[in-house]
Amino acid sequence: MKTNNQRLLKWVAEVAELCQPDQIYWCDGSAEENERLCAQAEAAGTFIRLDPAKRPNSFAVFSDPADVARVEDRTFVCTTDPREAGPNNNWRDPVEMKDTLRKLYAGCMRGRTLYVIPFSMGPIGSPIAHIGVELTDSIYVVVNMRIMTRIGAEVLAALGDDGDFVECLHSVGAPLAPGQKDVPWPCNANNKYISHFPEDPSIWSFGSGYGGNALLGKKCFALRIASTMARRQGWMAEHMLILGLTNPAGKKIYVAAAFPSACGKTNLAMLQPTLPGWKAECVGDDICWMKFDANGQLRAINPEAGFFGVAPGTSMKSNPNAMRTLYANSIFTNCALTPDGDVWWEDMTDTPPPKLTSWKREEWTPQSGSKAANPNARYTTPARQCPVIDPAWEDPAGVPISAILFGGRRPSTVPLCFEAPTWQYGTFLGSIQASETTAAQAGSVGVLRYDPMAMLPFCGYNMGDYFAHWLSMPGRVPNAKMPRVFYVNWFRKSDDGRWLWPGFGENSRVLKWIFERVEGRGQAMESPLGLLPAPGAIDTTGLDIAADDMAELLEVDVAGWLKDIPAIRAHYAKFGDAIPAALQQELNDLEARLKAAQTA
Ligand code: O2Y
Ligand code: MN
Repeated sequence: MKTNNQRLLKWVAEVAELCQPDQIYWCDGSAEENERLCAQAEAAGTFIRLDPAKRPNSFAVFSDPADVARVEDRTFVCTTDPREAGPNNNWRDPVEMKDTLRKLYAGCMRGRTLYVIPFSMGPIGSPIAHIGVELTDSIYVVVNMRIMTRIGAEVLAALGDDGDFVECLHSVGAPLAPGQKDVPWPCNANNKYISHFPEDPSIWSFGSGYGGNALLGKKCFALRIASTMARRQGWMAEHMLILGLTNPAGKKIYVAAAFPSACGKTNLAMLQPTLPGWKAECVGDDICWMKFDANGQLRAINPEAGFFGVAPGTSMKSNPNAMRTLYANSIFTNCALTPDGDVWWEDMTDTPPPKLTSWKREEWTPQSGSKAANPNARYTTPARQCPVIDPAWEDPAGVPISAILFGGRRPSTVPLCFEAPTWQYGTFLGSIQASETTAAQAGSVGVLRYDPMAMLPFCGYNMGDYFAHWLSMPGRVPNAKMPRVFYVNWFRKSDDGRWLWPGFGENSRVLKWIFERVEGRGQAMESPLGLLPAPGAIDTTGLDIAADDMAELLEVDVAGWLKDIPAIRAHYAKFGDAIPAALQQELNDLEARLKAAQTA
């Protein structure tokens, strides 16, 4: 292979010695290679080619029913000191974990090929990007990594002879005996380990072929490992979409936003504004890496090159730009198949097709009484195909971030939007971000779950230290220009259960106020929670919304917030003394302001 990087060559040789693949293949990332691998996966029965007239160069894949999602209870952070991993992670001793895993990896690639995938998280050569190398025995992983990241020869060239990279080892954990026929989705369902070693840093994944368990650039590298690198190096690795907003005068800003699951993050990333003359463009839908430039401006890249989105619920009504992105060159995992060679999932159309092949490869009709697509079915699709992709989405310098949005699904208590007057209070708001569960999630409906900065499953170290890292950011460079921080809630309901806010493209009205706040024009008034839009400051022109509803959306529910304070204290208590004193103080001050408002 065309690398002289001795560390990489040595590591590949060591892994090959341990895993015993039949052959080693270095991925060059070319279109020809991709076609060859897809054809091979098709011949093996893993990929099903969709009708090229309907969806060119696209494939359906059905996973093993025991391998359909990220496995949080099998995800580990391995540090010498357990305190480093924190109560937010499953901690294991790194020496013991590597010992366990080495035994599992021994001979695990027999009968298979070891693919070497050099990949860049972010535009190759960008000062904000970082390089990883994934070693895997799964063609599915290679083909998906080619969509989700930049892979191949160019990355090896950027790595050079002594460039640094994160070691990402993956195996489906299903060796083949001589002559043994493979299954369409090999995995080792009862032996999954998604292990992170921030001190190396490295990732060792075994047993699962699915999504974030196997595409190691995504959650494992770009969030868990990158968050630990960012802490050490003074930058931020966040679970945020990045959106460009242009006003009718042609002025543009960029915002980043962190939301827990089921809060419309992908829809916001690809928003179609309803306000005349406003434009929204997508830089990224999931992950945001931010570093200071020489002027103290935080600049962001989307470290990914594709979208790995939840298919069910995506439609021309809910997210037309996502639907248009998927027109070709996409992989559909655990979606249903139509008889004419296309894919379908729940809510894609108002009425389901009369006959389908379900994700379990069974005949399906609307009378079957089960879901045709798995609720966690996914599309993998190139970001460059998104009709509203931002022109600067691959700018190696990144885009300047003017505002950060937090939010959750809160039918009561939380106003439509408000602004933090300081970075410290903004960090506090992120640290208490919470959302109510929906029917689409596991467990009971309507339970309030705290998910600070939407990072709870993805922060690779103690969350209390992560909050301290946020607080430290303004002091990291002499002239730091920190983004303004806002909290939004698209999901308020009236007492009789009506949605108070229409959501979707109408959220552009809230974004307009945020834009104007960044410009220094938007009107705000002080409240115990922070800065609320002044009456009339949210543009409701052309929107059929009652003045009473607007007032309810923007009022401070003092009693409701006071009721939440003990739950917030319990949430903080889970992190013990790792919670920074400044945030405990912000909580005490908020409670005092609410009590004062109650008695006023
Ligand atoms: O990583 C997975 O396998 C599924 S979860 C996921 C996928 C894409 C974007 N975000 C998420 C998430 O859980 O936040
Ligand atoms: Mn995500």
